[in-house]
Amino acid sequence: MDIPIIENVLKLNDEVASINRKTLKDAGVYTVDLIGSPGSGKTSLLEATFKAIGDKVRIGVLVGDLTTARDATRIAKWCPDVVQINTGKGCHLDANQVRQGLDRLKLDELDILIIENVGNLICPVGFDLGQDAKVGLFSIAEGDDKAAKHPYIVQEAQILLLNKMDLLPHVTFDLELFKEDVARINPKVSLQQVSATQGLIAPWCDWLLSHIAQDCTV
Ligand SMILES: Nc1nc2c(ncn2[C@@H]2O[C@H](COP(=O)(O)OP(=O)(O)OP(=O)(O)O)[C@@H](O)[C@H]2O)c(=O)[nH]1
Ligand SMILES: [Mg+2]
Ligand SMILES: [Zn+2]
Repeated sequence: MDIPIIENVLKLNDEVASINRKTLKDAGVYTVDLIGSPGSGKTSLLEATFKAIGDKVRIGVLVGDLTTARDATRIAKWCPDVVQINTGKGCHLDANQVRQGLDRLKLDELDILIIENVGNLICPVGFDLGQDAKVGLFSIAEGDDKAAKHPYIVQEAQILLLNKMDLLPHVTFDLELFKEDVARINPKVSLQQVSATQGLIAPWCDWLLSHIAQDCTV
């Protein structure tokens, strides 16, 4: 008896992601999929990014959230090029949702697109959105075991950020253990310490700017 086997459930997503990638490449937009737990500081990082380099480079934002537009409302204070994608009960963004978001942006006017994924360290890692890089954001407040417990984002990310460093004196967090876990899981990934609400995000801004062509900056 022939039993149907579905081998690649993500095939359709991957096809749409390829279309997104081509659209973004043709428009000359460098695209980041920002992945972190709920409350790790993704939107705060975006706010700080606009404050730090918003006058040097044109950044658009797609932000995924289950039901609210709160993050987009925060971002809109800094930039008009923001689209909120409500995922309902969905716990990650997929390529088709991003496709619809791209249709609402003037990509030719952007240098960088940052996609704030739904707060979740698990399935956003598995969904290609058409991004150039996945970025993992952890925070001091979540506990020092989170890299070890969520190895896939550590493996997939091109850069990892450890946020809320200003809280280090106040919480139990073994920084050396966290660093060791990251280095064991992905010896090549760069891990940078930041504090979004303090505006201490220079390594992230430098990394972002290094990926866009000089002649793209305004
Ligand atoms: N002390 C401190 N607090 C921070 C920092 N970054 C963010 N926060 C706080 O953490 C909380 C969550 O920040 P958000 O930026 O909304 O986090 P998020 O990851 O976008 O959250 P979701 O979109 O809900 O997943 C807010 O109260 C921020 O003020 C930081 O560097 N230091
Ligand atoms: Mg947010
Ligand atoms: Zn999910």
